[in-house]
Amino acid sequence: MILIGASGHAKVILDILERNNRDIKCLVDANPNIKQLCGYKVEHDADFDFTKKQAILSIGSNSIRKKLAEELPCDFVIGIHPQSVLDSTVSVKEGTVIMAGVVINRDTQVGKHVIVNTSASIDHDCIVNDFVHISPNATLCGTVHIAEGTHIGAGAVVSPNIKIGKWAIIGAGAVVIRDIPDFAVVVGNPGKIIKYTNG
Ligand code: JB2
Repeated sequence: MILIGASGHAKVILDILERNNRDIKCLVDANPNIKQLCGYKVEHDADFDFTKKQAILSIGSNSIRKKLAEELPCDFVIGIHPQSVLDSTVSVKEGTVIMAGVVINRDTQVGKHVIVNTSASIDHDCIVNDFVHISPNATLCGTVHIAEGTHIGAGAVVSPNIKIGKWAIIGAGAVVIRDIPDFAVVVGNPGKIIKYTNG
C-alpha cells in the first residue's frame, strides 16, 4: 500500500501501519524535493500511477484530503492503531485513521478520511462526518455530531448533545457548550465564535 503525503502526519500513520504488519511500498508527495521519509522512498504525483493502489491520505489539511479523495483513483483503506479501543458497534469508513490511545464508545459513527488523533476520546452515539480532524486529547461527550470537514483542536471539549456545523474550527482547549454553525471559528471557555472561515 502507499501513503499520500510525506511529512509529519505520515510519520504517525507509518507507525500504525508497521504495527499492523502492512506492506508499505512507498509514499507519494507533491513536493519533488522530498525523496525519503523514515527510510521509505518518496515518489511524486507527476509520474505516479495511483490507479487501484491501496492508499491512505496522510495529509492533515481536511480540505486537501477532500480534494484528493475525490480526484485520485485509489482504493482507500483504514488505519487503526492496535492500542486504541473501539466498541464493536463503532463504524469507520474508508481512508480514516485512528491513532494510539483513542477510545470510541458504543454506537458512534465515524465517516471517511477522518483523523482521530492521539488519545482523543469520543463517547457513545456520536456522528463524526467525512474529512473531520479530532486533534490529540480532544473530548467529544455523548451524542455529539460533527459535520464535514470540521477541525476540533487539541484538548478541546465538546459537551453532550452538541451539534457542530461543517468546516468549522474549534480552537485548542476550547470548551463548546452550545451548537456551532457552519464555518465558525470558536475559541475559549466557554467557547465563543470569533469569526467565520470561507469554507
Ligand atoms: O496534492 C498533493 C499534496 N498537497 C500537499 N499530493 C501529494 N502527494 N502530497 C501533497 N501535499 C503534501 O502533504 C505536502 O507537499 C507536504 O509534504 C504534506 C503536508 O505536510 P505538512 O508538513 O503540511 O503537514 P502534515 O499534513 O504532515 O501534518 C499536519 O497535520 C497533522 C495532523 C501537521 O499540522 C501536524 O503537526 C499534524 N499532526
